[in-house]
Amino acid sequence: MLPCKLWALVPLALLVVIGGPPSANSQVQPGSGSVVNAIGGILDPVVSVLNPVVEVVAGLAPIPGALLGAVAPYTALLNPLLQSALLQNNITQFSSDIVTNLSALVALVANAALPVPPYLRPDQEAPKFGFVGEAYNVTTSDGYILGVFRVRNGTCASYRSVVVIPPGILSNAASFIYIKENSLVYRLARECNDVWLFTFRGYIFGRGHTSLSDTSSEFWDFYAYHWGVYDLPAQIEFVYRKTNSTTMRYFGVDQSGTALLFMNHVHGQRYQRFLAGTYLLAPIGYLGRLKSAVFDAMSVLRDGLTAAGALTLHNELAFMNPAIHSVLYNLCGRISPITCYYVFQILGGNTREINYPYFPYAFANLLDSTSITSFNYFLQQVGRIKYMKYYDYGPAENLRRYNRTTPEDVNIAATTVPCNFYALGSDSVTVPQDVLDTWNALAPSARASYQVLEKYNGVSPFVPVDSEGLYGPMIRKLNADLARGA
Ligand SMILES: *[C@@H]1O[C@H](CO)[C@@H](O)[C@H](O)[C@H]1NC(C)=O
Ligand SMILES: *[C@@H]1O[C@H](CO)[C@@H](O)[C@H](O)[C@H]1NC(C)=O
Ligand SMILES: *[C@@H]1O[C@H](CO)[C@@H](O)[C@H](O)[C@H]1NC(C)=O
Ligand SMILES: *[C@@H]1O[C@H](CO)[C@@H](O)[C@H](O)[C@H]1NC(C)=O
Ligand SMILES: *[C@@H]1O[C@H](CO)[C@@H](O)[C@H](O)[C@H]1NC(C)=O
Ligand SMILES: CC(=O)N[C@H]1CO[C@H](CO)[C@@H](O)[C@@H]1O
Repeated sequence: MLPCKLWALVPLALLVVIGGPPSANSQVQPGSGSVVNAIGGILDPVVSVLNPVVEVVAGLAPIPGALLGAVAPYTALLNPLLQSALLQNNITQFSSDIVTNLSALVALVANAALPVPPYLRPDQEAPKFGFVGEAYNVTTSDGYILGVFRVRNGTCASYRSVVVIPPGILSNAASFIYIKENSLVYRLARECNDVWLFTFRGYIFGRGHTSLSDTSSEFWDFYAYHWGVYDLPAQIEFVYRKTNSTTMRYFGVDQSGTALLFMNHVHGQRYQRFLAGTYLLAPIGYLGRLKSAVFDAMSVLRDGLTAAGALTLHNELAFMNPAIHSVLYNLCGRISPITCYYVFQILGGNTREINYPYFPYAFANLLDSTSITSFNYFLQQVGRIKYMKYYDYGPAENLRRYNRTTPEDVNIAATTVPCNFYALGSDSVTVPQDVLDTWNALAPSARASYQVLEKYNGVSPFVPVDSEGLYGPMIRKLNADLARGA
């Protein structure tokens, strides 16, 4: 599981905790004033000799990653019948309940020593920056209860556009408020756009269900298909009922693209007729060329991930498990944000565009849980060029779910709404060539613009240092589109 992979990197990362990224990040965040923070503060500037070492490691990581990625399609290990059994909730629910209960106990103890702050709620954060915040719950047709948040500038006489923003990978509705004033959400709201933040099932504002518990394996039996086919439609309709807008602007990162492609593949024009344009950072359609060493290693071991997740955590990739969240918050948000800065470089690509002084704020909501299946869905694409299909459960389970032994292709050309894609040039996960291939597979009417933003990786969208270089192009394109009535 990813937590284990992260921990495997911690010895290396701890070595460099005393260093620091050269010259990045002058804005220093007021810390919590705790003792550990003070220690980190003392150690950070002492020795920076190890920086070059880490930068070289991060720079070389894509090479072994690419090699691993090439073998990933051939590493299915589990017997398909065993895989089907694991995905259902029999023996595995019992072992998962035990782990859930034990980790709740561990978290209770950990939290007494090093308390984790409450989650950031966009409706409660917005007023701190002068905006009006609202919160709603929307229930999908299959029973998931999703938090929808609205952020507006209360002094605007009217709104120029209605913007909807679904969450990114392992993130949530707070994805785009982490760098405070200069965050994408506040920049859009400041200029009189009516901003709506969405939730996908499984993330912290989407763990409610009309009948399932979030500790059951049935609850976590989903992936990007369900976000696109159930979660987006319910929330887009909700925003339509609130605003009457049929010209919404869809902003987002990585899996927001995946969900959009699934929505349009299944529903055609039914919901994309509410959208007038999309502005997407590193959207994931194809993911075949992924060359992040860690994600490629996980992709080789994806069946192990499935088994471990099913046996211990009801198919949840459980970053929000209270014990794991406590470790992550304390390491990345309190003890050593710099360590996590390096981990993110090694995970996502060599860049200085990760604004780690904001980690004490952002890690209240990071990393968020998702389902093992949603993660494995992306891992299944690794090493397969121009491959975007439904989830491959193995022949037996495919037959049960799809009435066919192999999964269906996703028709990317079903997306006709104008799309502006911004590939991130330093990303080793969603690499520019995959983004370009996806863009080229869209319907002709959808190919509005494609651009590469060189210095950013896939973590940068949430915490950039140069936020103008990242959000500026999208916002200028929105303004140009609004000006010419497109
Ligand atoms: C697991 O239990 C469900 C009912 O909860 C049942 O439908 C299914 O066949 C069982 N699966 C296996 C592999 O025994
Ligand atoms: C709201 O918009 C007005 C101008 O329409 C601007 O002066 C004000 O600063 C904005 N408020 C915030 C919180 O950005
Ligand atoms: C939404 O539902 C959750 C439970 O799923 C609840 O905790 C929360 O308060 C609700 N929010 C609103 C705005 O009703
Ligand atoms: C939406 O349109 C309906 C019918 O034209 C109108 O009654 C309603 O007030 C409008 N709602 C908003 C939020 O503008
Ligand atoms: C499953 O597929 C077969 C052959 O493609 C078809 O004859 C049958 O009607 C399908 N069953 C269902 C339940 O859709
Ligand atoms: C004491 C305790 O926390 N029991 C919980 C163990 O796990 C099951 C399923 O997750 C819960 O329903 C119990 O409340």
